[in-house]
Amino acid sequence: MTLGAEDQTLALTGNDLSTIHAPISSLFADHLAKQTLDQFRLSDSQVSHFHDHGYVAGIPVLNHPQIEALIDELTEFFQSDHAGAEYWYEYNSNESIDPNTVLFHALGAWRIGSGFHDLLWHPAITVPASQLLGGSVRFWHDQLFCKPALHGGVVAWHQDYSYWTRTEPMAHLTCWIGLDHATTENGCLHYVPGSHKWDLLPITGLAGGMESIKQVLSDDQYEKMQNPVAVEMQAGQCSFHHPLMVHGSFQNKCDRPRRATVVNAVRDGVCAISNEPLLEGTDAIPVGQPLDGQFFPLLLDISESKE
Ligand SMILES: O=C(O)CCC(=O)C(=O)O
Repeated sequence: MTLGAEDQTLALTGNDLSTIHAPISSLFADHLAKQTLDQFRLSDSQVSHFHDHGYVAGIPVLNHPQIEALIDELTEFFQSDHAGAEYWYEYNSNESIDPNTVLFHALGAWRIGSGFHDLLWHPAITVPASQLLGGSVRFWHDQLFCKPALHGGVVAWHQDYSYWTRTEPMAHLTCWIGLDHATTENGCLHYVPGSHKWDLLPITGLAGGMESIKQVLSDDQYEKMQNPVAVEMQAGQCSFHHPLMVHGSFQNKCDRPRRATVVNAVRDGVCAISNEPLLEGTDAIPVGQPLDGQFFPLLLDISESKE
């Protein structure tokens, strides 16, 4: 089914969209046409920046109608009894451990909202992902990280791969996309450049204190943590970061929300190394088998883009 431009802001249907492995609307650019794909390629210097520093930021991904379509769906997601609520892998209306702050964090929006579903195939994400991963791009999972105005909570310093060790090899990538202008004031993402070359650190919590990570750092690493880069971006821009990049974000005390969506991808061929389901409510993938099937669609096959 392809929807026309007039149908772009659909109410949630309550259907599980994870059974559909292609865009269902025309909200985003053609994900197969080679000409379209080429226009989203990162420059050599952007790719080098990623490999040298562990991230690349300020990449345009969404225009205003696309941001609005996603915010419409997000606003419905905030009501916990919305249609399709049973499809979340994880849903935390407030993951913050500080009762005075709020961090909305949820995984699985692609199964519920057509905009978040179709976003996965958006060439502005898949083409750079393929360059940075060095191969075809497979979906891992998505995330929403939203901080309300005035009392938005922190996302404590962490490396993403600490949460993903049930999959190997480490060929994972995070694409963070702002749905609002992200600034220091409203709690933008911060990176510790070069930390992608550190060893894997143990989990020290996602929504606790910003100092929690200190217990697992060497003195030298802790010193480097003192000069993080604030990733200020316009709404609709994204950053890509390495799975070992240490990142986090501070409170939002200003009068604007800071809402973001995240697409986590892997290079095709990444395997399960646990017999447990990789995500809550999904079928287990046998140990040693590559991610595939209903919950892990191939987003960009580098052997198949048409002229
Ligand atoms: O949105 C944030 O502040 C944190 C995002 C994050 O931790 C991630 O994308 O892995």
